[in-house]
Amino acid sequence: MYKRILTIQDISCVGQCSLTVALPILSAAGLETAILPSAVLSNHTGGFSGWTFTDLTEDMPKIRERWEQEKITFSAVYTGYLGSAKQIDYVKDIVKSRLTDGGKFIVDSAMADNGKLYPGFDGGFVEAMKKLVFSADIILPNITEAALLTDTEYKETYDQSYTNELTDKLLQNGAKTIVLTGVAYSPDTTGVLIVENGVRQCYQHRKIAGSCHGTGDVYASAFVGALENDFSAFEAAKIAAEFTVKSIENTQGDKSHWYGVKFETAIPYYINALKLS
Ligand code: PXL
Repeated sequence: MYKRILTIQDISCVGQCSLTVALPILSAAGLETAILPSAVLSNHTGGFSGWTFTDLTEDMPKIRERWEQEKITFSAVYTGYLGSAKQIDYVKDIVKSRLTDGGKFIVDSAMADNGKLYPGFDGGFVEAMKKLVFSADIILPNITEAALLTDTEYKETYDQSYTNELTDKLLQNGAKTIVLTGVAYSPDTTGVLIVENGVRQCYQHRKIAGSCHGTGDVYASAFVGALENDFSAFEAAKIAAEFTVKSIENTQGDKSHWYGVKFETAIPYYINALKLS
C-alpha cells in the first residue's frame, strides 16, 4: 500500500526545522506527505533576534472538515511544534477523524530543550501537551520535555535511575512506545532510550561537541520515515540517530550554518539505510 502520512508542525521559512526538514526527509523515505502548518514564522525562535508569527489555529478545524468531505485519510499522523494550546484539541479531532484504523499517531512534544521552554510556551501549554502525548502511540520527548511532562525535576547530569524514572512515569501516565532523546550518561556519548512493548533498550553513539539547532526535528522525521517503512521503533531509532549524527558532522566547522544542520548531505545515507536505493 502506498502510504500517505500527515505531519502537523510550523513552517519556519528559514532555519532548517519543522516542515522544511520533515517534508524532504519523509519524501526521501518514499512516503507521500501531506502537511498541516500550525503557524508560519519568518525563522525559528532559537537564536535569531526576532521573528514573525502567524498563528493558523483557526484554519485547523476548517481544513479537517474539508478533508472529511473529500474522505481523505492518513496512514500515520506525526505532530511537531504546535502554535497554541488550543491547537492540541484540534489535532486530537483530526487524529480521531482522519487516521486510518491501525495507523500510528506519533508525537514529538517539541516545546523545550536544555531545561527551558522555547519562547512563547508556558505551563498551560505543557498541560495541554500532556493530553496529546498520553493519547499517542509513539512519543519522542527529549529529557527536558520528559521532565516537564511528568512534573519531574530537570537534571543536567544523571544516570540510568533518572532516565528510568522519567520513562516509568511516562508509562504510568499512559505513554505506549517511548523514544527518549538526548540521553547522555557521560560527557562524550549521547543516545536514545527506547521503550517498546515493555522492553527498554538504549542506543548510544558518539557525541559531537556543541549544541545544534533543529536536530530534534531531523531525528523525529527520520524516525517516522523508518518506522513507516516497517522498521521496529528500536531499528528506526538507530537509523535516525546515525542519520542525525552524520548531518551534524557534515555541518561542523561551518560557523555560518549555526541555525540548523545540513541534513541534505546525509540523505543518500538515509535512503541506503532504509534499503530504498
Ligand atoms: O526545532 C524545534 C522548533 C520548531 N519550530 C520553531 C522553533 C523550534 C525551536 O526553537 O522555534 C518555530
